[in-house]
Amino acid sequence: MHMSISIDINVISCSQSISCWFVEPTARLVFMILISLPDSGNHNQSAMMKNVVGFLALFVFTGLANGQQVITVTNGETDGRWGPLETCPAGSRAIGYQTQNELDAPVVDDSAVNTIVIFCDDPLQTNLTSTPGYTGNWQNVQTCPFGAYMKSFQLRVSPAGNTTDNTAVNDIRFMCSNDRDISGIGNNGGYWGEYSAECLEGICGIETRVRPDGGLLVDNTALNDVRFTCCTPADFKNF
Ligand SMILES: [Ca+2]
Ligand SMILES: [Ca+2]
Repeated sequence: MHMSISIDINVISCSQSISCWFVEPTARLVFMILISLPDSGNHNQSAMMKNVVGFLALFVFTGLANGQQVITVTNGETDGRWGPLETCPAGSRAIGYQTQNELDAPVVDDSAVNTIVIFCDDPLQTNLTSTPGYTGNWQNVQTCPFGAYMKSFQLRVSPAGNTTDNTAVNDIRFMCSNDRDISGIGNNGGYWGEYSAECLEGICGIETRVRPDGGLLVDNTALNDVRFTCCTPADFKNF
């Protein structure tokens, strides 16, 4: 028996298939190397040792993954590439957001949510976008009540496969640390998925997956998915 633990790393770190807490790629790599080591000698014992060492390595590296805890939802779509991670300056976290939406149009192609901007609570009110979209109307800024910060999110998505007009992400809303949600004006296509896991120290970073503008003859979807990184206690240590 060669492989006693052929478990995908994401299965281990997913909670009830709602949201996944991804681990740092380094941890994933070490884990994969450990579980692919050939067995020798007593198979039961060596397999057990590999389990123990593998899981220890996983948790050690996860613990070292500063700022790398990521919250996701399961109903995002898959067109486009993930954009760059943008993060709040140290000592700050996200307290508000704004979207750029191409609003519903019955006959013509539309792409619904294009861009998400999140606002940090640093003195400069830094805003983060990862990859922006390319069209739509800017909606009002939504902000958590004073003293609260954003800790989780939910997406409204029109699943791919629509024969007339696909739009992917139609709306987003966030839960604040005071357990009240904030939401703006989105589009009505598709369905709300489950909430992501919660960032205990708040949201500190954003990555978006945007399908580039394909022009007039293409069924554009713009924003397909988004994920956020969590702040860590170390981010606020010297502030
Ligand atoms: Ca349309
Ligand atoms: Ca479309």
